[in-house]
Amino acid sequence: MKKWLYSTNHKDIGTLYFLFGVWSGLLGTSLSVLIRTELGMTGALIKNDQIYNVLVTAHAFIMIFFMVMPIMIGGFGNWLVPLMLSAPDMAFPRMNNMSFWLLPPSLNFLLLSSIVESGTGTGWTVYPPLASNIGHLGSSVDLSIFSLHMAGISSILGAINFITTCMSMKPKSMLLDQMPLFVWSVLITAILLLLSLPVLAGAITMLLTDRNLNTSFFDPAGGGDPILYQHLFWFFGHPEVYILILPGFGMISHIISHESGKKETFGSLSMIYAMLTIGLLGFIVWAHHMFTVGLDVDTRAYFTSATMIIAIPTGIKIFSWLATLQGANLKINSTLMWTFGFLFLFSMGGFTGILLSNSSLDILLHDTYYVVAHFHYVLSMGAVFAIMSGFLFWYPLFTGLTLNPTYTTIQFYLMFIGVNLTFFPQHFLGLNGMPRRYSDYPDMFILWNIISSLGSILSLIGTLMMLFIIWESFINKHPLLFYNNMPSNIEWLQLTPPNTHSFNSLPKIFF
Ligand code: HAS
Ligand code: CU
Repeated sequence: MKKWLYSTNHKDIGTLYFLFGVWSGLLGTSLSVLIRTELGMTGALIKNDQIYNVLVTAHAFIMIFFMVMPIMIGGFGNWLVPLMLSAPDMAFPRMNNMSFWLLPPSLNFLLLSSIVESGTGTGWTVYPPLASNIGHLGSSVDLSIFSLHMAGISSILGAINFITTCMSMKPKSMLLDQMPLFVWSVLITAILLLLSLPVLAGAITMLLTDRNLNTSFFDPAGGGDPILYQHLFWFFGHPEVYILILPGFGMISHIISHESGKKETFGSLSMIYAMLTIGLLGFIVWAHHMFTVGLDVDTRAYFTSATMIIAIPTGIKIFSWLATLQGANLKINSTLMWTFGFLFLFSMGGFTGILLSNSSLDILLHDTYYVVAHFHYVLSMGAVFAIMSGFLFWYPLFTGLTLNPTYTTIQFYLMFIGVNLTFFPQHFLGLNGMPRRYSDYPDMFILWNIISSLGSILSLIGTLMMLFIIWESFINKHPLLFYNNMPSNIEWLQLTPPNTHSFNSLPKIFF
């Protein structure tokens, strides 16, 4: 058997997660191009609305569970957390291997679910009664549930591993408030995962028994309640969106303090408290996804106010990053460009989130493209920009190679223009009432849809260009000596504080 198959080494496993995440990212991107092609022209292209909904569902599942989470937590987390803690490996290296290898079969079940019978066209929320036998007879939804169970087990095992590693494998002399911010971000993400995923698992298991064993948890005909499913789903679903962004926050902190030439991020202790607050508040705002189900006015007032409060710790983070950049003698490179893109566009997405948190506004905007624009600004331009920034920043550590700076700059502009062209017009579509999850629309929406679809082609070209840039770096093997503004290898990892532990276990990355 090949070594990488059974490797328990955190770097090997991190690399496997990266490869898997990139592969899934290409899958998810292909689906999004199909979606945008359908919506980029008048009339129907696919000519089957169930298939259209299957594409939308698979796109969301793949991007969330098989692209962003594996890359951020599996890839960056596995590579960097042990190094930043001077630990020899993760706490449970063999369990780490199992966490990874649960994912490829899980992805296969998901893909199977969309090619057998009529596919899972439920959206990533899998609401009953659409996801019950009445809406989806056949085995597709059961396969999707099984896929989610497996991905969930993988994440729970990973979460246990990261929590144990952070708590028990850091140097004794390193106090918790001295732990690097990226490690903190992964720790908090892991706690969120551990507390929220079992609730999703419960909900989809109840759905599974409703579908197959004649229970009626979500079926009013048997005394059940479909709204219960929505509460359970969003009790998971809202923390999940912070799971998708918190490790990105951690990476951005390291990148900004490094690129600013500063020892640490401005207010690093308050950055830790801000992440903890975001994680805690993330558990008590879930019903802002359910303002239209008939919650009473007091409940809506509560969920509106609780949601808005999240802008405070998030604002603390944004302004602390800006304060870190303040006065720095910056040498602009593509890592920094992605970071600036992140700061501005993630904030934009955050602002539209605050708008949506107003229950009275959300009743108008719920299930429109305004929501789609909101979450793509925080995900495609928040989470993905953080991933890109971190990838360019740590690529020399991962591979010993550098990327061509001219190419990465061109690639950044392609993607930056591409995603904004794709998603900014969707705000207008939403404000005009275009609903999400339909394959067609009235003619008045055609202009912004065409522009959005053109934007998605630009992003596709940008994505393919990134593959080319990585390939090119392997072929031409740019030596690290030519790297602009080369930091020392200790600075590179942004380990703080320098006097608490030794760096002997670090790999030699300059060769
Ligand atoms: Fe969200 C729906 C509200 C952050 C992801 N969100 C979604 C969905 C996804 C998602 C995937 O309340 C769709 C799920 C589905 O399939 O249906 N979201 C918020 C709020 C925040 C927020 C208040 N979301 C995220 C992040 C995500 C994410 C992060 C992933 C990475 N979101 C909602 C609501 C819905 C929603 C409603 C339901 C809509 C519906 O009808 O379905 C906050 O965490 C954002 C905080 C960040 C900022 C920016 C930086 C802060 C600064 C401080 C000053 C700002 C102030 C605010 C004082 C606010 C700079 C000023 C306000 C202005 C408007 C200017
Ligand atoms: Cu939410």
